[in-house]
Parts: sequence; structure tokens; C-alpha cells
Amino acid sequence: MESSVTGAIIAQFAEDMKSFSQAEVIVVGGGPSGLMAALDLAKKKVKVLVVERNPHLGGGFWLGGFFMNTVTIRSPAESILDELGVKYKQFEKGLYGVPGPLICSKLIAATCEAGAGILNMVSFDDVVLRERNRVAGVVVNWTSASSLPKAISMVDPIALEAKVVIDATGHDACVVRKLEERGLYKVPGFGAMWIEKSEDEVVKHSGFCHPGLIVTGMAVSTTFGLPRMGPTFGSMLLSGRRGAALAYENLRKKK
Ligand code: 48F
Repeated sequence: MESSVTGAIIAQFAEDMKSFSQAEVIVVGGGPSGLMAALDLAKKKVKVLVVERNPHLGGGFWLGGFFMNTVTIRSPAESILDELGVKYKQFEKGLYGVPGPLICSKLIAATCEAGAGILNMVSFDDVVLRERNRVAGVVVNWTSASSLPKAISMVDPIALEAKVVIDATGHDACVVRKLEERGLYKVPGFGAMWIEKSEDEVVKHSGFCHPGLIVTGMAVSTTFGLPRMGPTFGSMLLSGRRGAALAYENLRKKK
């Protein structure tokens, strides 16, 4: 039995990795915007993989803010809560609340059920670039590789190809930052908090920032110098949805 269990784990991992090493879309970061993007794409039968450095998905979605559980959602994003079948409370017109663990687990479950691939405990390390510096994939390594003692930490990463990459790594905007390191983008960083303006602007600016690369969620603020938004999450979901729609349109044009 032991060898059957081991064999099952290895066989499934190998099958998944073989398939997702050539994905249509790779989403880096499994927070609310990345999961939302992956969910919408998977529902449309797109081969999409989420790369997440932590063992758990959800990013900042488990906690509403200040280590408290209430996630706030502003209109019109409550329609996504309806789609996910999550009950919510109205605080005032246009402002809703839902327990973080409930909405986060529902979004994760929906994304997995829709067929998105999940590669957790794996960190984005670098971009794959092709002609005219188009982003054509990601270089990744086990998250644990970076915490190994120096003498044994020289673990070469591997690369995964994708037609479109989505940077959903939150405030860090790791993928866009890597383009900056390579002299291909100048990152302004995010501005001071202004919830209302930030929510609208983040959704509006979600999309391609470089050939082959879409940004969603708080990475949009960092990439385009928009105000930070604080503990409200409606635009994270709407941003992921917009990123998915643009990725889908781009894939269709390529076919
Ligand atoms: O930060 P995060 O939740 O991103 P988001 O979808 O949502 C932002 C909100 O949670 C909140 C906010 C607005 O309401 O201010 O902060 O924009 O999730 C980002 C995910 O990316 C993962 C990280 O562990 C988290 O789960 N991540 C970050 N860097 C890497 C990464 C990396 N280098 N490789 C893989 N995953």
C-alpha cells in the first residue's frame, strides 16, 4: 500500500506538471484577484495555472484588515458574492460584509472545481522573454529552496510556458518588478490611501502593461502609481474578472 500511495502522489504531480508546463495562462499569485481571474478562465475551458508561493491560497482575502475577519465589498462587486453563493450583510447602501474565511474558501473551491491548476509552495523567480521582449512564461522554484542553507541552496529553477502571464502578486508586483530589473519597465509604486478612487482606478487599469503580461489586483496600483486602497476587496474581484476577459480575448485573437 505504501508504494501505491507514493506512486499515486508522484504520478498525479507528473501528469499535472507535464500538462501545465505549457499553459495558456499562468496566474502568479493566488490572492482574490488571481483566483478570480483563474476561475473565470477555467470556466471558459482555458488551461490556466495558479503559481502560489505559500502552501495556502487566498493571499490577503482571509482577513478583512487589521487582523479582523470581516471582508468588506463595495458595489457593484456584491454580484460576484451572489455568483459564489455567499450570503452577506449590508452595512449601508453599497457597502457589504462577509466573513473572510467563508468568502475565501468559497472562491478557492470554485476555482479548483472549475479546473484551474494549482502549483503551491512554488515562487515566481523570473520571466521567460521571447521576440520583442514579449513575456512568454515564468521561471519558478520551490519556495523552500530559498530558505535552504547556502551550501545546498543552488537548486536550479524550471520554466513554464504560457501565452499570457498575469501578475496578481499584490503590492509587490513581483513580475512587473522583474521587468524593471531588466530595464523594460519603470515601476512608480503605489500612492497614499484613497479607497474610492483606488477601487475604480484599479479596475480601470487592470490589463496589459507589457506584451504578454497582464496585471490585476493591488499589483495594478504599484504598476501604475495609483493610490492604495486599504481593507476593501470588491475591486480585487472585478479586477481579476477584467484581467481574465482581456486574457481570453487575446488568446482568441492568437487562434
Ligand atoms: O496580496 P494578495 O491578496 O493580492 P491581490 O489579489 O489582493 C490584495 C488584497 O488582498 C489586499 C488589498 C486590497 O483589498 O489591499 O492586500 O492583489 O495576494 C497576492 C498573492 O501572491 C502571492 C502571495 O503569497 C499572495 O498569496 N505571491 C506574492 N509573490 C509571489 C507570490 C511570488 N514571487 N511567487 C508566487 N506567489
